[in-house]
Amino acid sequence: MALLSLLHYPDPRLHKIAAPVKQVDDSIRKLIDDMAETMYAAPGIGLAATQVNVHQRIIIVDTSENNDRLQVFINPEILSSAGEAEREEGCLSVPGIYDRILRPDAITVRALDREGNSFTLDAQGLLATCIQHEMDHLVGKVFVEYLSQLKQNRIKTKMRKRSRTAG
Ligand code: K1U
Ligand code: ZN
Repeated sequence: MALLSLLHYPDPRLHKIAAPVKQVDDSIRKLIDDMAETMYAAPGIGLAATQVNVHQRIIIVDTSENNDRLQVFINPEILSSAGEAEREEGCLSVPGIYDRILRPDAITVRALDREGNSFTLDAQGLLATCIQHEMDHLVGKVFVEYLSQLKQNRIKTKMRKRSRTAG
């Protein structure tokens, strides 16, 4: 397994649209293993392939207490959503920035697993929030884009300053 480099906001590559995975093969499974190592090392509770500069529709999520329930979604689609909940979100591509975002509280998602089998999952609470956050990455949307223009500008300035001082 290998640790992958994360793209950091406002990198324009975070706005690319990911393509559907045509075939779930060993190269996709190797990418998923590397994404999982990268997510757990960060640490984070989710990761989209977009964030490691791979523009294919793959996300992983683990919201368990002990980091022992990795969930893989290839070509995920939201079939339905219900309710509303505002939760604090963070993003490994926007380190140190957290804010409350309003989203549907419950979703039904269909995807392929790491063997290429289709499954449907009903998710709610933090898991639903996390899946939606990761699916946004696949269409080039970063959670800060739900915030006011003023907040987005402040975050961009902060991130650009930070990347200059980090070399
Ligand atoms: O960058 C990402 O997409 C991952 C992101 C996922 C997420 C977090 C919170 C709400 C929605 C989506 C993160 O994992 S940020 C880090 C984080 O939240 C966390 C890290 C360690 C333990 C618990 C949470
Ligand atoms: Zn994110």
